[in-house]
Amino acid sequence: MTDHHKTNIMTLTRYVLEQQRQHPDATGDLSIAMNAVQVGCKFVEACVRKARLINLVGLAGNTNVQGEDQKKLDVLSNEMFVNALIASGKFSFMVSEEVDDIVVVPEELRGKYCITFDPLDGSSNIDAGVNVGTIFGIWRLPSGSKATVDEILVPGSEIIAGGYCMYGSSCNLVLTFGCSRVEGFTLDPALGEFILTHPNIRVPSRGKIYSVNEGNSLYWDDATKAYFNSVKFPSPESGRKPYSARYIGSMVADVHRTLLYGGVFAYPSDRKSRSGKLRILYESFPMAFITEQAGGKATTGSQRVLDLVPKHIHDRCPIFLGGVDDISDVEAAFASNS
Ligand code: AHM
Ligand code: MG
Repeated sequence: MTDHHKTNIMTLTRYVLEQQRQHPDATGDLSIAMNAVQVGCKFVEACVRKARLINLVGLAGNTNVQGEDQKKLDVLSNEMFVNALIASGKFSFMVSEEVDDIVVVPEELRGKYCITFDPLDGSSNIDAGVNVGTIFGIWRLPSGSKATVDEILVPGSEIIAGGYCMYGSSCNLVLTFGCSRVEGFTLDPALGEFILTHPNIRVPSRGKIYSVNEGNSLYWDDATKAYFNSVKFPSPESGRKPYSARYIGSMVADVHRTLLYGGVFAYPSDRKSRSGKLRILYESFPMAFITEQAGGKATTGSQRVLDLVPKHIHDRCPIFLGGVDDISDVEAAFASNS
């Protein structure tokens, strides 16, 4: 039988159900919760593709395709996720990049989880057809949860599931429930199903790529400068070649490449942005969790990202993530330059 006619395929839904079966005490709540996330991602994928077409050929009825439509796409994605997540009945409240406060679910629809998400990260890239994505983390709430904000201001290590969906040349959903497994799925547009295409993603311990906005280097601190100089101008004794630079400016795409090819992705702190740019709860924590589960590391430079505790839901943190050997070099640069 050729691959083309494969009849036993691992869809995301089947994968989640199989995971559930492996945990005899599981209630199935997380599977239902994940289904809502999946629907949200499929909706955003369809909207992003349509938006690209509208931007390219100016489909009738969409006059204001520059600023306005783009904003609408952010808002639309957020609304779709919020509605699907509420309807699942598995969440008590949520944190979205698009909403200032937590979104509290009506009492009769509350469940035992909280979800943090960025519905459309990198949306400033859409006009150029560059990849954008959704990032999410799922958290189990304490028993007797009152759906209050303090219940999510907890260390990143308490996250129970993390993932992202990249809307690119193909639509890829990468997911982990911990247990040192990270799986990558690709949307089959004909079936409308995510199919397991990248089982057990492992970050190479050392890569050959660095990924950072070098336009900020004037403002970098000494440790950050020292680290990036070390990959661009390796010492002769190290026997290494200079790393290649790759920076898309869309976190999901830059992290996806880092997971598959290795190297370092960073959004460090600098003199202008003391905490970097990326948001702890729905950007740094899920990506740090995925990276660690794929065998890599994520640090602020001086601290493991998953040990941070945010004070506010939209707090930011500096982040360097990638293979263990690469990130150990980052930590060494910070230790000797602090
Ligand atoms: P956004 O949430 O406003 O889209 O910003 C987050 C994005 C990330 O995807 C990306 O890593 C970063 O901003 C790039 O920022 P910069 O343009 O400063 O390099
Ligand atoms: Mg974002």
